[in-house]
Amino acid sequence: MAELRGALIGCGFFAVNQMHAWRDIDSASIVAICDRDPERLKVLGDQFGIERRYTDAAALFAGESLDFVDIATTAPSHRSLVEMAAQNRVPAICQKPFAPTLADAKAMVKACSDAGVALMVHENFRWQSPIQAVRAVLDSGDIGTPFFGRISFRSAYDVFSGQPYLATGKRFIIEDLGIHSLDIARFLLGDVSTITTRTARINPNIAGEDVATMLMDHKSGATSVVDCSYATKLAAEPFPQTLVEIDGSDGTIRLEQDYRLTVTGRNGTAVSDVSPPLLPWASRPWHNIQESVVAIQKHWVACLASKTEPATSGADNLKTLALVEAAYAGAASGEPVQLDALL
Ligand code: NAD
Ligand code: 89Y
Repeated sequence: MAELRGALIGCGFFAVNQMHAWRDIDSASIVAICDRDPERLKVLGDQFGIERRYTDAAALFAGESLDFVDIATTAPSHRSLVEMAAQNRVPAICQKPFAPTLADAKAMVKACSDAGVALMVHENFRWQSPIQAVRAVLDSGDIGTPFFGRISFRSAYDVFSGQPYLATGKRFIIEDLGIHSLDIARFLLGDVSTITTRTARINPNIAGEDVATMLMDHKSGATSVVDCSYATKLAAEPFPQTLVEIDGSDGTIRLEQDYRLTVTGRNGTAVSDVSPPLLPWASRPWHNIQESVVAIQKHWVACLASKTEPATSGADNLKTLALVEAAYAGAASGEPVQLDALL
């Protein structure tokens, strides 16, 4: 297969990981980059040796012949950039959160579908190797049919120094981090019919909620609790680990801190270390996330080659984004929210 020619839009904090990951993938490369901030464009361009640089996305699409575009900007620009990709018939990856509203996200999915171009949301947490290990245990049937799950992310890591915009939005943890946990809950236990949510703001220096607790009914009959916090000071800081508990008819799965996986199933109990590898360019504690960036980008390349729909396609991600919208609506009303009414 000829090497795919990609462009990256948005040369900020997280894009560095995506650029490293593209370098790890033989069958694709980034040939051009774009950022409306010339300084950020220069820093990333110099770091990765990319000469073709644009401060305007329309000029990028006009000036390049591309097999895909990787959109690594923040949510407010996602709709216009994805629609621009669709108009130019260029398959697109879009960072999470897919869009500020579900209505925007639906329009983005429609634009790409009408144009016949692939669209994947960079929803990478389900691609973390510890989460994939949990999925593999479920697939093995060892714990039987799951009836309960807990997806938990509790930390006091300072995410605001690298991503200052997280402190200023009316919405914070559900939209930024809980969105990953909600997606993992869908990945492990299937789609959701109802969600009930409580939120709090503990840190007085930010605008949005930094604690959220969500109770979900899955269509499979399972119940899950998704809890996340950036106000939880622990003896050992677990960032950015997602901890998982699943109870099934024949056993249990526990993914605990330090990537310790305990499976109690039909054949007894097995404990294993499912730590992600530390890639040569990665740095702790981000290595878990960084490895998943390579995994999701490889998945995108494989899907383009085989013309199959990515696991976290735009259409799939509407169901995760609907959970985010429903969580905020439910936190405001105090009432459970039905998902099917939103989709
Ligand atoms: P950032 O603000 O550091 O970088 C975004 C860049 O996009 C900026 O340099 C900005 O100038 C540029 N930009 C914005 N609109 C543009 C436009 N229309 N045209 C060209 N350039 C434009 O943000 P970040 O922290 O890198 O986050 C980017 C996205 O990645 C966010 O949506 C965030 O939620 C997501 N993110 C994902 C993960 C993950 O694990 N998946 C982790 C961190 C951040
Ligand atoms: O933006 C967030 C994400 O997607 O993963 C962790 C993060 O960087 C901070 O919460």
